This record gives sequence, structure tokens and C-alpha cells, in this order.
Amino acid sequence: MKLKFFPVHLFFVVLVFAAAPVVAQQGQDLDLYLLIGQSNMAGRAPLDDSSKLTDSRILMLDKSNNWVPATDPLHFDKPDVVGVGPGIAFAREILRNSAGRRIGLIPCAVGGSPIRVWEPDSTYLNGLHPYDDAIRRAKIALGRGRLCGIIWHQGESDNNTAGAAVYMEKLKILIRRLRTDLKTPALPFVAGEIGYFAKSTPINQVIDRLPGVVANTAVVSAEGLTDKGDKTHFDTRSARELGRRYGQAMIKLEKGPGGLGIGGVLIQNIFARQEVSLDGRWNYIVDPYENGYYDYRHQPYDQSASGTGGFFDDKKPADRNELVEYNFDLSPTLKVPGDWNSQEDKLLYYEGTVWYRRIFSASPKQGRRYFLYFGAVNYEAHVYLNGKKLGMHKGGFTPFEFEVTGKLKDGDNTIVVKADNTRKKDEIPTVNTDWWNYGGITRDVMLASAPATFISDYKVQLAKDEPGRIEGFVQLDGEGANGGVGSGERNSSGVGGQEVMISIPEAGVHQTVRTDGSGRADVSIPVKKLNYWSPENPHLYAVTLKAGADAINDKIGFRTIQVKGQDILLNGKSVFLRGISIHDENPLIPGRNRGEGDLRMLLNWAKELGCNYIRLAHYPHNETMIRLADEMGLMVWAEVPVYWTISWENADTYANAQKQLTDLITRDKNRAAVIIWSIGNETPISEPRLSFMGRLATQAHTLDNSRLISAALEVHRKGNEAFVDDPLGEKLDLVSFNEYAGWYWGDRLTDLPNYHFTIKYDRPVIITEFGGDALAGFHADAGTKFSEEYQEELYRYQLQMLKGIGALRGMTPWILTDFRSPRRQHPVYQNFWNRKGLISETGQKKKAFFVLKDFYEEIGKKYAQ
Ligand code: GCB
Repeated sequence: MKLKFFPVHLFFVVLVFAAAPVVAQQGQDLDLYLLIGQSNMAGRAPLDDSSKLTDSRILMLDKSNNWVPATDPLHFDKPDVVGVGPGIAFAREILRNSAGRRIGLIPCAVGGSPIRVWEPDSTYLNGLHPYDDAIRRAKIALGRGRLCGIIWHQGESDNNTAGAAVYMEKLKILIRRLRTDLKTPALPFVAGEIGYFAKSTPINQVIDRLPGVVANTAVVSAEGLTDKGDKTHFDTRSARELGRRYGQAMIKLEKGPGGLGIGGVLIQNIFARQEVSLDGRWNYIVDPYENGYYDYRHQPYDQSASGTGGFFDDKKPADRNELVEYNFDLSPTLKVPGDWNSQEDKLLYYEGTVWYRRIFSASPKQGRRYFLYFGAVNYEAHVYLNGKKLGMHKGGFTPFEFEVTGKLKDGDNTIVVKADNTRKKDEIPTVNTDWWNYGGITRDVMLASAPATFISDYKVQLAKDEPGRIEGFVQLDGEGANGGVGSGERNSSGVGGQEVMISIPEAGVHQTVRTDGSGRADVSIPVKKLNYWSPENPHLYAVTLKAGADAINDKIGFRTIQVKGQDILLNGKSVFLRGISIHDENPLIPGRNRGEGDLRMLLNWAKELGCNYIRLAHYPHNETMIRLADEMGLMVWAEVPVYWTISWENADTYANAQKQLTDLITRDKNRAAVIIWSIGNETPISEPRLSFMGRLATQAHTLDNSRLISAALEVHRKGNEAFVDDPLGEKLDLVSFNEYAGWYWGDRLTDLPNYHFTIKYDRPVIITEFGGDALAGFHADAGTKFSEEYQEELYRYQLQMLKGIGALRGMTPWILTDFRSPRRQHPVYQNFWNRKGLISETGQKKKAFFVLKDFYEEIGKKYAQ
């Protein structure tokens, strides 16, 4: 018996034979899809051995509205005849493309139902209400996640001339109604053709027109699919292939113009693929009323029938009589990368939309693929190429890209970006932070290119706690990715598949692996002694990966990081993390860091302070920053902006946080410097928050089990006793918390040594923040707040106090440099600057800098012994 396995794109996945227990775990973690239509959606193909397999990431809402592991038959419309349908293959295809999601399927198809019964109040067969039942179940499902799309397979019952004539009108109404009733106006909707084996298929001609008629819809073809012998229903292979096609179409919609900004797979090591840098000066238009996006009835131009009318048209009047009320050519320019606030006085406090435009020349070559890449745009970006929308992305600090193969013109091309930094309650971060909400295209933009089949992702790192084994995977993308191995099959025999070569000449590694049906090849290479990466010896190996026409080079360090009792072990040896917190801001500009020079300046300061470690607060920093840390020998704490009071109970908010965490880990997983993934900062204890953060912790561990997971927690106090007992601590590898003794606690500094910390968890302790403000150059006695002397004394007392924590293994005081913050309003000392920096906005080192430097020198020596 040959078991067929389905595509696997994650680092770990659980495939087990179903015992179908009710899934107890609750939360808001599921990406929900509604499955509706008639028999071929319900599934009529014969079950086989692989029908019994379940995947821990795919659940279904069963007949009694419980969440259970999904297995065929998914549906229950006609228990005697239900079998394999497209649902499970659909979910697997989605997961193959976006690691880390969890899918909840809502089966609601009804065999035999014509489209006319998919209406409110319509009854069908024995008291079924296809439409009302689907809405009711979808609403129940919404308690477990957010609705991401609908797949619809229906038409056999309307497949005649009369039925086809009215079908489109009915389908349009159905889609509109579903979107309205489910409160998601642009909800992706994928329809499918009925099997070509039916005698004639007039209905398919109507279904095929759908994407041209209703926005954010797609149709999957039934070409090449076969029936099970009854000329009506798909056989098992075809039902699954149909599901895979639905999955692909859904992913395209999710990534595309009307997408929710959640799709998208990141290309590893994108800088090695740069074709044209699009950094430089871009024309811009400030648009506080989003005039270039909405018409005067507040309908988005890019969702209109023509898809035109917005500033993304970059329109020029045909003659002097034509009215066009904007003009990019005559508009001023901003530098990219760079925030707008620091470049234009009148934009210092601006929050809203700014349109950017850039014209560039390209000469696309046949057979190559092209990607438009953005390092970061804060916060929501809508991107258009030559007037057509490529898609939308949310999240101000993570990269994203759109494939533009076939969309690029030979010659001049126009990119327009709507960048909107409006703060919103349900986003990540939320409305309230202690940093400047810099807007705009803040990191590099480029056109990247790759061969038709290329290495889209890889991980080459030491296996967890194993200094003698390199482990990871290589993922190919493109037609030749699986080298002919059947779609979805595992390549356990190591034959067939596309050959991938991994070489690390300096380590004597030359290995060939072969891809499976999903284009992925697992890597496991025993190695003898390596030159291990550490801050003292930041050794990086040249690594080359080759597959077919593609080759890519990287520089990768190898080290292990572990927790043992109260120790943090780097390459098996106990280390003390001599750190400092850093924002992605150059205080001298002042604004977001704009390039490698700015980043090097910050890291050199950290080195001067004696650091071997940095906390990149409070969001993902530039990829170049992590690469420099790799090169300069600084261990890194990398974080996502789950900061303070997030909307813990909102499924979309969770999905957003999870996506940002996934993208961070995906991007930086090959950097030895990163030793800790942080899932958030100072989040207030509550049940919903515990569930939210707990799921993020699990997600981080699942995506990368070779690093430590943590979060900056809070303490609470009773008198001189400070308690660290946040229940989230159970899920973290380290105890890390912020404490502001001597500053917000308002005590006299001389009281500090009397404080005692009661810490619930027996693990290494890292203080993620302490500090106080000082205005550089303001000198007074050590009892005067905001003076350099006060800050200096505060550091002395803090260090003395912290030495009392036996498990103390590191710290990242707050913060390397002063930084801009709208929350800091003292007119003399602050003036919109958070003054807790050890270095001022003019680059002047404050007195406390030297206290910490001395401490690091002393503790560095101690740990070197
Ligand atoms: C904190 C926050 C940090 C603030 C800092 C402060 O606890 O994590 O983002 O900037 O305190 O200065 O108050």
C-alpha cells in the first residue's frame, strides 16, 4: 500500500491517524473558510487510506458545531453517500504556502441543491436551509477565528440553457449577500467549474466570467479532472486536485489587490537577488482625506468596476481642457528609505496617507521571475504597478513583496504606493506606544529577480542543542520545484525530485538532497568540529545553495544556545548578556535609520559600551541590522510590536500579530546572532491576553525550536518586595522583565538596595529594561531628576540592587540613545524626547554610559574565566 502524503511546508507538522477527539484547545486562532455548494463540494469520491490522516493544523466544524480534526467525509448532508471532497486538500495547499496558520473548515454544502435554494428562508429537501444554515454555522465558527474566504462548487443542478441564463445574476446576489451577512465586504470568493465529463457544460461559461464581474473572486478550472464513473462526481484524485486548485486560487486572492494583507511568502536573502534598487527620491502627495483612494461617495476606486480613478493612475491630462487635480511630476520628493516626518517640517506630526510615486526602467527577460520588494512601509501599504493594484500589506516593520512577472513593461514602469500610518486600536501595535509613529517607506525598495524555478527559502543552522549537526530545509518555487515527484508526495527515498546542492567549503560540507512533491528538501548534515560563532569570534561560513539554474550565496554562523538551570549556554558555555536596548532610530537625523551607516553607528556605540548583546525593541528592525550583528558579534533579542494594550479578543488582531512574528522568524532564522525571539512587551495580565500570548509563544517554538522564546514582562510590588509571577512565564524559556526602580517607582535611590525580587520561575533572569531620563549637559546633584548625575547614580544603585538576583544572566537597560516620543512633553527636559538614552540626540555620551561600561568590563572578565 502506498500512502500519499500531502505537501508539507512547515518545520513541523503532525500527521496522525484520526481518533477524532473533540479539540479542547480554545482561542481565536483559526483562519476560517466556508465550504458551500452542492455534491462535489460535499464530497462524493471513495475514501482511501489517506482519508484517515489528520493534520493538527486543520480542524472542521462538525455537525454538532464542535471543532474536531478534519477528515473526510467533511460534510454530512447525505451521510450514506458522502466521501472525499476538495476541502482538506484545499486547506493543505494553503498551509503549504503560509507556514504557521491554523485552518478551520466550515462544511455547509448540500448535495443536489440548485442555486435558487441558496437564499435566505429557502428550504431544501428534508427541512435543510442551505443559506441560513451556512450563515448560522459561519457565525458560530467566528468564535474561533477570522473568516478568510469562501469556496463554492455548484452548478450541476443549473447546468442547462435556462439555468445558465440566470445564473450570473443569482451568483452575484449570493456573493453580495454572503459578504454583507458575514460583515466582510471584500471577502475572497472562489468558485469552481463543474467536471468536463458532464455531457455539456454551459454553466461553466458563466462561472468562468465571475472574476470579471465581481471583485475579489476567482474561478478554478476542472480541466483534466476525471469522474468516478457516474459522469457527475469527481474521483478521489480529482477531488483532491480540485481542492489544491481552490487553495492556489485562494492564496492568490489573499495576496492580491483585495486581499486582507495576510498572504505572501517571503523570499529568503532577497538582497542577493537585487536587480534594480528603487531607493532614491520618490514624488509624494500628502492626502489627509484619502482623496486619491476613495471617490466622493467614499467607495475605493481600486474596487470599482473600472479599477481606475485614484492617484495610482498617475494620470496626466490629455489636453489643457482635461481636469486632473493632482500631479506627481510637479509634486515634491521624499527620500526612500526614510520616514516622512524627519524629512519635511510640516509632516513632523502627520498621521495619515501619503502617496509615493517612482518611475523606473526595466528590461524583463523571458523565463525570469520578478518581485517588487519593500523592506518596510509604516503601516498600511497599497501598492500599484502601472496603474494596477498588486496588493496590500499591513505591519510597519516587516518586509513584503509581490511577484510582478508578466506585469513589468520593457522600458518605463510606474510604482505608486499609498502609505498610511494611521494608528488603530485593533492593529499591531495599537494606538498607544512610547515611540514616534514615523510614516512612509522606511526601508529599502527593490526589484528582485530569480530563475523560473528558484530557491525561495532555506534554513541552514545547527540543530537544537546539537553542535555536531546542521539541520534545515531548502524550499524551491516554480514549475520545476518538485522535479517530477508527484504533487504532494514525500520524497523519503531520496530519489527523483529536483537536486539541491549545499556546500560549505570551509567546513568540508558538500551535500546533495532532493525535493519532495512540494518542492522542499530536508537537510541534516553531520559535521565535525566547527568554528563556532560567538561575540568574541563572529565567524561566518560562506554557504552556497544550488538548484537547477539557481544558485545563492549566504554567510552563516553556527552556534548553539540553551538554557540549563539558571544559566544561558552559548556553545555550551555560560554567558552573561551584556546588553542595551535600541530603537530603530538615528537620533542625529532624527528619524528612522536610513541605511547601513546609521545602523553601524548604533552598533559601534553598543560595542564601545562593552556589549555582547542588544535588544532590538519593540518591533522587527532592518534585516541589515541583524546581518551586521552577525558580522560584528552581537547577540540579538528580536521582538514583535505586541506592546501594552492590544485587542486581545480580536481574531484579526491575533492573526496580524502571528503574521508579523512568522515573518520576523522567516526572515532572520539564518542569523546566528539572533538568540531570542520576543513575543511582546509589558502586556497587562488577563485571561484573553494569556491565551493570545500563549498561542504566540507556541507559534514561535513551532517555527523555530533552536532559539529561546521570551517576552518583556512586568513586576508588581508590595512594599520592598517585587514579584515576578506572570503566568505567561510558564511558556517562556527565560525570565525577563522591565523594572523602573528609582524612576517611575519614585523612590529615593538609596532605597534601591533594599528591594528584593521574588521570582516564580527557576530560570535565567534578564532585565529587559531599567533606566531614567537625563538631559545631556544638565548637571545638578544626584537627587535632581533629569540631571546626568541622577541617571548616573540610578545606574549605580540599579546595578547594586540587581546583583542581588542570583539567577541574573543579562540585561538591556533602557536605552542606547535618546529617542523621539509624543508622550514626553516636559518643555525643558524632554520636548518630545524620551531622555533615557545613555547617548544624547547629538551623540554625546552621558555620565551613566560610563557606569554601565565599567560594570560590563568587570562582569565580562568574570565570565571570561
Ligand atoms: C517601558 C517601555 C518602553 C518605554 C519605557 C519608558 O517600560 O517598554 O517602551 O519607552 O518604558 O521610557 O518609560
